[in-house]
Amino acid sequence: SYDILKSKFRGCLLGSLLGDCLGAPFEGDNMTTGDKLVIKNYLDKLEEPGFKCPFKPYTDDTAMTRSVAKALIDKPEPDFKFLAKLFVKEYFLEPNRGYGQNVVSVFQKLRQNKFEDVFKPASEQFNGSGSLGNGGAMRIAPVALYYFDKYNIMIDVVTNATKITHTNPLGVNGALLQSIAIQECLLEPQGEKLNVHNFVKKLLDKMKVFEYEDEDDLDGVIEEPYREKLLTVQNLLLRTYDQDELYDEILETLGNSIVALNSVPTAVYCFLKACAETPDLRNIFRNTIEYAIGLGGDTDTIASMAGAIAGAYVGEENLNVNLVRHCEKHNEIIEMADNLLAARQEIEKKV
Ligand code: F2R
Ligand code: MG
Ligand code: MG
Ligand code: MG
Repeated sequence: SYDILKSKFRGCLLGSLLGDCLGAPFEGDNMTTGDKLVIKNYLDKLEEPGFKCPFKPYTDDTAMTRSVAKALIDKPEPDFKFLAKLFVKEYFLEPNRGYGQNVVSVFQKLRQNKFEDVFKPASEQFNGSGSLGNGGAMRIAPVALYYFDKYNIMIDVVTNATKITHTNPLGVNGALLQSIAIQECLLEPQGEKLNVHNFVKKLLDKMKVFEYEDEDDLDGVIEEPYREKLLTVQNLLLRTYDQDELYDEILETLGNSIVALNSVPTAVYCFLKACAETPDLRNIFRNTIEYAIGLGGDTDTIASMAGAIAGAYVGEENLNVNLVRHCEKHNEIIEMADNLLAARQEIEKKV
């Protein structure tokens, strides 16, 4: 129904914002066992009703997510030139949001070429192999929301929205996995306990078509890196570890870096681990974020992606209002979620 969708749209975009804002102070950190407690206390403190502190600024993850949402809201048909212009405009307006140097060179080329071919600068990155970073996946949530009931169009729009900066198949497939996970959560009923193993199976199934082509490679080796990561997620969910062992295992097998392959499956795992441990929707959201930040590495981005997935599952009312109020522009993000849903309703009316 409309109310559930509204709550899930808001939950997803707020979840993405919270992961970014709350994870950003730790980006690049190596976490020790003691640091896990520091993260727990940090989030506990922020959840206290009266607690006052300067707001937590968002980074490039949210800056770019906002541009993706704006493009969908303002244009009835997907317009990738418009989206590229929004990315570039936003970057030159606020360049100090933590963008990496490589994506900045894409923005500069796009501007120099007057957006003539919006996929060309990205395709030239890394000696023509294109970026496989997680910068495509980190901003993709609005596309998964907007096309929540139009799977094939979503896949197409995710692919092109990603290729403006990331053309390497690993970068694109990371964004696809992230969008598929969000869409699955949107369609998942809120009240029932999530079957985490079925959830991974659905992701495995859906990722197959994007990785299958490799079967015809000359070397005859089937390369299914994302599906392999998802199998690892499945294994990690089944096995019992002590906490320290588990964290070592996650870092070794799933990873926590700015490379999409070593961060998107990790984000999915953080959400599923939280779901496997408790049926309580409020705890699911909070724990997802806590696990993601506690892994260290690309904390803002992994927590943002995990937060978007968890938020789409639990809905806005299961995000702690105090965590929300500490994050920069949270009210604008809520408005954006509502506008995104309204834009979708408009399109429906016209057909
Ligand atoms: N840039 C950052 N964080 C680092 C700086 C902030 C830090 N807190 C500080 O104070 O120093 N964060 C933001 O960037 C990440 C998204 O990155 P994106 O846009 O995907 O980057 P890039 O550079 O395109 O790719 C990431 C790295 O992956 C390797 N790589 C990519 N493609 C490759 C290829 N074809 N071959 C080999 N290597 C490739 C490179 O090392 C890239 O640098 C998010 O974390 C966001 O928060
Ligand atoms: Mg960032
Ligand atoms: Mg091969
Ligand atoms: Mg990051």
